[in-house]
Amino acid sequence: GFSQVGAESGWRTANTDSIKGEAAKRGIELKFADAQQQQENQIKAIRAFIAQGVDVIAFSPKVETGWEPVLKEVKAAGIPVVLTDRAVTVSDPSLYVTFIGSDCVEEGRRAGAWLAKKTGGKAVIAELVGTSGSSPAIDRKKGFAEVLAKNPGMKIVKSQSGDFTRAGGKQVMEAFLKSPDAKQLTALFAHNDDMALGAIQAIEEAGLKPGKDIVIVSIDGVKGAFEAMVAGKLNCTVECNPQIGPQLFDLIEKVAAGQKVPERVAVEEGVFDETQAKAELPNRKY
Ligand code: GZL
Repeated sequence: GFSQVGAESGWRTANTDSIKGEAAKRGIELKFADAQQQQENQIKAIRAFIAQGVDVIAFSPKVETGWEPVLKEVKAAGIPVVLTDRAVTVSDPSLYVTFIGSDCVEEGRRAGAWLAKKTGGKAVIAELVGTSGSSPAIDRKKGFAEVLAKNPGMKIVKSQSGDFTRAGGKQVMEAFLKSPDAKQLTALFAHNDDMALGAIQAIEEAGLKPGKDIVIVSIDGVKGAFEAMVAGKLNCTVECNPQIGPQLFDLIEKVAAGQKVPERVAVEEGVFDETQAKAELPNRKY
């Protein structure tokens, strides 16, 4: 049984495609539940998986907290849990067997380091934060802040959640640009490409040039980000690889067979900026 966060971004739909595709390739019966970004739907789906007596439960938790009760029910039912993509905060680490996903703190560091290099360490930054309470939003903010702590000429003057969606990014950026001190902005850090693409629309509608008047760095590495970089409207995207289907099912098959697996499985990913976008775009698979 797999409980997915939703279909909020290009990254998420690519992640779902990878999971469904790999299960089909391996002939594994996959019960897939899309929670439409509601934690209570994920909890309901996990309870249904227990009732159906699945072999393994895997899920990407929308937010870090609120999982203890249902994970205790899963443990009591003797069903192993594999966490993917996002992390949970629980007092009992035995409530899940392993976590496969990106290091989002490192992704935040890479975004900050690239912006520091691009701006010579001088930037007045707006921040579009991911889904409140989600581990990627918390961790990306943390990693980016580590770089700012070493670059006193860079500061975040506006920060608000756009919930990882294009619409959210556009709405919040419109509000940022309407504020009286908007003229000071020289850079945007978006926690994902979908919010950056929405913000690019808002920046253009405000008569400014995205990628020039406001330098933009975001995270995910979806095709739309590469197309925006080729168009000169986005400057850098830090890759967050959604295509974890093969690694995930390797883990699930081992867990189902009662074999030992590592507690933490990392995902390989890089950084791509405007100088590489044209050459890399044809290689992008999501
Ligand atoms: C990151 C993942 C995030 C993506 C967003 O691991 O959880 O959720 O960065 C997605 O695009 O909505």
